Amino acid sequence: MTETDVRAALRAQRIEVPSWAYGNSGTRFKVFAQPGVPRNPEEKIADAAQVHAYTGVAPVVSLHIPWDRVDDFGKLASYAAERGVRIGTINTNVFQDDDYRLGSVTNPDPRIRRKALGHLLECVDIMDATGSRDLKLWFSDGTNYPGQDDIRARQDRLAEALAATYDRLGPGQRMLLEYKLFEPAFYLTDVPDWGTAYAHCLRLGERAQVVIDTGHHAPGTNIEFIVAFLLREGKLGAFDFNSRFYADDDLMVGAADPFQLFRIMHEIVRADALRAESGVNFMLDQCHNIEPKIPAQIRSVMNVQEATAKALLVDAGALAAAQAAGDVLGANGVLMDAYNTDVRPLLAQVRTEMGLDPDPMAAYARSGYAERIVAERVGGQQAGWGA
Ligand code: RM4
Ligand code: MN
Repeated sequence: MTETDVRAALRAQRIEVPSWAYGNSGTRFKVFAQPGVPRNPEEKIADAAQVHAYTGVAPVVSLHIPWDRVDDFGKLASYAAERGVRIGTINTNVFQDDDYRLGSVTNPDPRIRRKALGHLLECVDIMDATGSRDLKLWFSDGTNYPGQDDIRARQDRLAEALAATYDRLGPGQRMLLEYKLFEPAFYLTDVPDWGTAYAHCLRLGERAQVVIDTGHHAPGTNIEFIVAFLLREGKLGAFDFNSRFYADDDLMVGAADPFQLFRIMHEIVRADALRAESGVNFMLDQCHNIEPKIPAQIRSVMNVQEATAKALLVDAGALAAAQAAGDVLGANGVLMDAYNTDVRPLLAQVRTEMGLDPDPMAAYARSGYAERIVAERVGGQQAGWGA
């Protein structure tokens, strides 16, 4: 790839940011509230628009329902458009109601299953109003003790709810199924891994695809293998990017293991899946518990851009030749040469070409927006992980 092509690919890259990253978050031990945090979905969108204003590659915001429930989603979509962004993925939430103690769509009680399904279907109505393409499903469903419930019956109930939701999708809409190894369930999780998600999606049809949340695996899992496999099968719908040291830490993507992020992006580039037409949605799913939220999102977008730039710089011809020749060290060297390139000057140039400040972090800090929201957002209820 020529340097001109690399720069064009970086200009065209798109990253979707999560509305909940701008609200307060924390651990089960403590939520440290931050001044200036949004009090409603509009203010979250306004903050997200800042990330796009300084990076130029993050024009889409995911919503979480019911956290971002409003009376008029069409109006919310227009509000976003006025700020230069649009509403993207609709995230369902069937994990915070008391009824879901024993599960949502897999609950042994048919009344609760119906209620959970009702929420999923309502989220498709919201997609119709916002013009969203993707419905993202993550289920906290599982059990804590062996024998607590029937594993197979729970899979049947899950399949039934997924099929009903899939049938409700309009043309051009997709269903993205996310998996997670454990937590909040500690013995069995109903969608614990990519294989389970993939098998369900395969049965459902073309518009059901898998989401890889990079924080949802056992330590040591080779995530780029999963990426390569799903891409090859046409079943990779999206990423939830974040990074982790231990479990589902939801830290900034590229912070814990930038090399892993590079390896993932190498598979993306290898499959020519960076282009919007590939259908892979590159989303962030993060929480900024102790750091300021808007700059943390800007930094995260930049981290993805840096990993992408390095992946684009891999000399594909030299790599293929070394692999074909069985040149183990040569092939590894080609990859490491790209990884070890300082791509920050290249990205600064890309930003200048886009009419942006070459240093998004400094430009945002200078803008005075952070001080303004602290001064203006006084009173009201700060947003967090609650409806
Ligand atoms: C889950 C999962 C979902 C996200 C929620 C907030 O762990 O990663 O994607 O919507 O957290
Ligand atoms: Mn996620």
